[in-house]
Amino acid sequence: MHCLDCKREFELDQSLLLCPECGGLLELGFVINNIQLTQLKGRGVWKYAPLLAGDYPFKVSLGEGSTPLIRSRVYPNLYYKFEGTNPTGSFKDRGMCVAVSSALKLGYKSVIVASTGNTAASAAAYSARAGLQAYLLLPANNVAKGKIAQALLHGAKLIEVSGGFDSALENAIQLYRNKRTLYPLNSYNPWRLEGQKTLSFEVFEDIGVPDYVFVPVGNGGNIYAIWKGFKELAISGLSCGIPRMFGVQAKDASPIVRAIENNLSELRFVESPQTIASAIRIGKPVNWKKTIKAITDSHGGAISVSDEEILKAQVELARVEGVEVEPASAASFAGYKKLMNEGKIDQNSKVVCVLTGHALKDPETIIQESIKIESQFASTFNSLDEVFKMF
Ligand code: AN7
Repeated sequence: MHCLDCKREFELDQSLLLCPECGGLLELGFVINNIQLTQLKGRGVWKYAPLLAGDYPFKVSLGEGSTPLIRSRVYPNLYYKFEGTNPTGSFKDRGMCVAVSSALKLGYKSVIVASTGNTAASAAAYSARAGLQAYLLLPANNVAKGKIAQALLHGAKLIEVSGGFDSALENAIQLYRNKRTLYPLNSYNPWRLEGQKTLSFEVFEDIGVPDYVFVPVGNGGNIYAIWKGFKELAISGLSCGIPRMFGVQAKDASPIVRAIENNLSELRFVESPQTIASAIRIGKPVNWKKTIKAITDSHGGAISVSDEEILKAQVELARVEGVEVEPASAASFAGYKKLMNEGKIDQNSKVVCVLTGHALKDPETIIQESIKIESQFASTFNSLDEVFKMF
């Protein structure tokens, strides 16, 4: 493992979460292993345990992973990897089962995480499952109701922080640097991302290596983890090539898009990020170096989409494909449509849009915003008689 800031290298050590020398972001080396995936038994994330860095004597599980890859009935060669079917309704569960198992191995009793909501819900559930106490730092008034309800239901302790997610994360990192009694579950924890890379193994087992993968980007951990998964398959000789990784951000919360478009080697943070997709209302992505590495190495790109494009994509997925996702998750599909409409993707290309979270996470936005965006379809009737008269 090595530090992306000071570049020092270290022997693989599961207790290291940030660089012990400079506090920077740690990257785990590629796990190279030529086990045929078809030889692995079981299902879900832990099926791929031999391909994960680290040692997990207690494998905490709620049946995460093995999510459906749904073929579009409209766009040729487009597939949706629907992560909303995970136990707490988002992709976070893939990493959380691994990170919480790591906390158990290291002997921790409590965990901490800053979150826009989904990480909090997932951390709360997996902590309950492991017998750990979860402390959650949430941006005040900025978390979708479903996610708060999940966290409370699982018995986590909630701390509301003013100043949005970015400030909540700064607090969580500070706390870990000063006092190491709480195990941090944010995605700067490289062991969590090991679990998230299993999405790529599942896609590969279903359809081989796609040409493009579209991923909504907030902190940028997931796009990196997915890239790492495909990269390890290729380096191990199990697959040929890797997909082009495209990150999609909301227009007023898109520091990565700005950096990629301007060829910047340093990221300029967005101070007050805004978007209806509260899960990705993030201006200071802690994993930005990893995100840019994944995008540039794979010859991918970064696209921003407006809130209107996000909501339209959410409604289209629900009405045309029958797939229900929260707004942040629809960003990947909105980004795909944008590139498709600009003629930048060949019709024959095999594309996967990662749909990161379930619609029930954020019912308020659906009722107040999403269904109004395509008003010709949004119909409620005042009486049964009104319906009978139509037929
Ligand atoms: C549905 O829960 O950051 O780029 O604290 O919930 O890996 O951060 C959520 C992120 C995409 C972005 N889609 O993933 C949190 C949090 C959904 C999300 C993302 C999130 P990253």
